Amino acid sequence: VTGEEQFRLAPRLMQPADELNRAIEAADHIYVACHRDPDGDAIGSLLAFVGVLRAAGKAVTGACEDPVPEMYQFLPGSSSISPAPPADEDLIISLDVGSPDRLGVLYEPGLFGAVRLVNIDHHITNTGFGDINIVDAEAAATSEILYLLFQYLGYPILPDIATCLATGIVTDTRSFRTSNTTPRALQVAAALIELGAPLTDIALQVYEHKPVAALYLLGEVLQAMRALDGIIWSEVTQGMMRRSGARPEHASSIINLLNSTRDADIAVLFFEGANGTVDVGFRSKPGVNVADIAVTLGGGGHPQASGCQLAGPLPEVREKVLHTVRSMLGRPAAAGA
Ligand SMILES: [Mn+2]
Repeated sequence: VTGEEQFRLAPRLMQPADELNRAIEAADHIYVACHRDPDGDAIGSLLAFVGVLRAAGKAVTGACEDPVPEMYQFLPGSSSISPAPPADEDLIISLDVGSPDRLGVLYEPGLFGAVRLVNIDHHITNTGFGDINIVDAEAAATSEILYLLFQYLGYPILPDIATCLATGIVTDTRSFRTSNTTPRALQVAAALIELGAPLTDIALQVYEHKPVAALYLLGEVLQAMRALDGIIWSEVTQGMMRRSGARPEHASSIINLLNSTRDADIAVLFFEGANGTVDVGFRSKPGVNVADIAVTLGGGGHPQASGCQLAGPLPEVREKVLHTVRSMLGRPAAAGA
């Protein structure tokens, strides 16, 4: 195929895209939601879709269980996001969500079962839970799919929308470094910059605008780090959060730093939640699939970035997860580890 042909919505997604278009036209009030503990792609795709629907004159509610992280509050429309489950809306659009539990408190099976549900996502573990499914695991980001979808459906992409979508692609590719950074992802990013997305400013806001508390937290997490048999891991405890004054969003990027050593091909970070649950994040080098590991533990994600949530306490979760990782990768623990 030529470059031109790659740079559009996958043909198999055109029929569900047409169906989505009809559902939007028929809807009076649309509910758009992204996953809990949102990243740049979740927030970027959410704000972009809300913005596009508003510009088309639709009544829209944008929702996420957690507040928009400080690092994404520069995005246009970020103050309008609600933590409330759907109420009187007659169409639900779920973004960047592999399975409904990732919606957290927003997911109310009764409410979700009563109206049309649209599932737009790029996780390879996506369960196809929508009435309309627009899932493309080859996309680097849900934001990439939305650009192609808006182009296909003829929605104008104004500079504010382009900024939100570009942020989703920059963050989900970790600045165009992950294996899903395809020519198409780069073409979409280039198109978004041409449409007015300020790439340098996005990078500054996302990567170089942390409070110093985030660096104090990083210091503690690196102190707690361990590495053995190609596996590196560490943890973020509630005590570390208190002492550093950092916020949960500052913990989520640390796992990428753990994954930066050549001495490990899998990185694991345990985050002790205030409610006693433990969020486990996985990263890996190309060739090591952590999506399978996360699915085994009840979670999901991408081949090189995934996660799951388990009931605490943290030391027991750590034992269970490291045991699962070792047995799935065929790396029995060394004596005394
Ligand atoms: Mn994503």
